[in-house]
Amino acid sequence: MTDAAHLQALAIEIAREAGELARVRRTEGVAIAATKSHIADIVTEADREVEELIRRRLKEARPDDGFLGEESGAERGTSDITWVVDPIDGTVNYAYGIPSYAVSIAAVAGEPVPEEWDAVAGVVFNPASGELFHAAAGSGAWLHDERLAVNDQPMPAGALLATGFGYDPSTHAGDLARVARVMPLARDLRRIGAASLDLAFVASGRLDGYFERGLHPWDHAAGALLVIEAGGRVGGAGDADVPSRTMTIASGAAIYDALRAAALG
Ligand code: LIP
Repeated sequence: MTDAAHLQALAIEIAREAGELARVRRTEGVAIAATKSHIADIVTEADREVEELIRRRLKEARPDDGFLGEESGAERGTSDITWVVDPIDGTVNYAYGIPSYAVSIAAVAGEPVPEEWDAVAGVVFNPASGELFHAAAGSGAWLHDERLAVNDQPMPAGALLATGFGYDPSTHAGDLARVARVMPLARDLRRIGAASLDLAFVASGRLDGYFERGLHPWDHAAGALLVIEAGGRVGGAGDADVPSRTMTIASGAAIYDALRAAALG
C-alpha cells in the first residue's frame, strides 16, 4: 500500500469513529462551550471532544506526524506529514440540528500552510448522511466506491454555485456584493454551511462551483484534494492562486477563470 493510500485508510478509519461520536453527541443535545472570533463563531463541547479523539488516534498511529486542528491548535512533527483537521465542519448546522456537517481530515506533506503543502490524502465524512468522501493523491476522488468527477459540461442555464458568509457581520456587505458580482454566472445559489461539504459536492458534480472568503486551512484542506482528484481546479486570490482566508474558489476548468474573476472583483 502506498503512503497516500495508507494515510487515506487511516483517515477513513478515524473519521468514521470521530463522526459516530459527533452523531451520538448530537442526539444527546449540544452544549455551546465558548465563542471564538465573534459571538456567532461557536465551539461546542462535541467539537472539542471529537478533535481530542482524532488527535489521540493519530498520535497512537503516527506519533511523529504534525497536527493542525481548528480547536486545539498546531503541533509540529518530525515526519514530513501534518494532519489538518476540522472535527465538526459546519458547527452552526450541527448546533441547530441541520444534518449538514462533516468530519474533515487531511494529511499534507511539507510546510503545513496551504501555499506550501502538498495534500496527500483527505476524507470528508457526514455522519448524518453516512456519506464518506475520500481521496489519495493520484488515485482519484471517491464517494464510498463511486469514482467522482466535477461538472465540466456546458451550462446553458448557468452554474449551480455555493458560497458562505463569515461570522462577523461587518464582512457581510462585502460577501453580498460578491454574490451580486457572481450571480450573472449562476442558475442558482446554495448556502450549505460547511465548506468541506461544499467542496465535496463540487467534486461529486452536485455543485458546479463554490466560492467563499474567510476560510481556515482546516475548512478546505481535505475538500480541496477531493476537487483536484475529481478533475477540478481549486485556488484563491493572489499570484499563488491557492485557497486562503482571502478567497477559496473551486470548480471545473470550464467556469473557473470566470468564477474567480467575478468572486475577486
Ligand atoms: C464554517 C465553514 C462554512 C462557513 C462558516 C464556517 P466551521 O466552518 O465550513 O463554509 O461559511 O462561516 O467558517 O466554523 O463550522 O468549522
